[in-house]
Amino acid sequence: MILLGLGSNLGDREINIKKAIYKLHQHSEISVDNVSSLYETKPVGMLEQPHFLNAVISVQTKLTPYDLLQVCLNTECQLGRIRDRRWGPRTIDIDILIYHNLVIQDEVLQLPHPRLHERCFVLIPMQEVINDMPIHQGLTPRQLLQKLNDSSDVAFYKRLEMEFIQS
Ligand code: PH2
Ligand code: MG
Ligand code: MG
Repeated sequence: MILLGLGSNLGDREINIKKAIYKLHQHSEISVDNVSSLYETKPVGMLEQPHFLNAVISVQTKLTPYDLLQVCLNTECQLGRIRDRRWGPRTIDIDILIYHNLVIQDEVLQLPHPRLHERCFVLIPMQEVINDMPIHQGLTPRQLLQKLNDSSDVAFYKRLEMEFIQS
């Protein structure tokens, strides 16, 4: 299971996320096989910025995690992302959340994503894509959400209709 998290809080947020998913699927070595709904979420970290739309997708690929990261960064760039402040507003952010059971800790890549288990804006959409699979210290997204005990900052926004996805 390879899971990616997408977020946007600048410009047309819904179009940005749809375009990103479409571009990832267009890549010759990536296929998108499941997408969550869109959720509207309050910003975490830097609070003085617009609300986000967030989604989680699962993909299949033989690319290494480093090559996949490069594709994610290139896709962000193609969609006009300019990086200035860490955790600041962005047209599109594409993060690798989980790459099978791989654990990596280096300057380029940290897997699983280090803040995965404490972010409702990741765990809630993730629940739609995986069925009760443990993702952090043997706990499923549902169990992790129970521990966080507050998902009020994440609201269902709409289902994503991506015609090319077979599921
Ligand atoms: N991404 C961040 C920081 N804060 N907050 C929300 N709600 N959604 C995000 O995608 C997000 C964030 C850094 O990547
Ligand atoms: Mg991020
Ligand atoms: Mg990122």
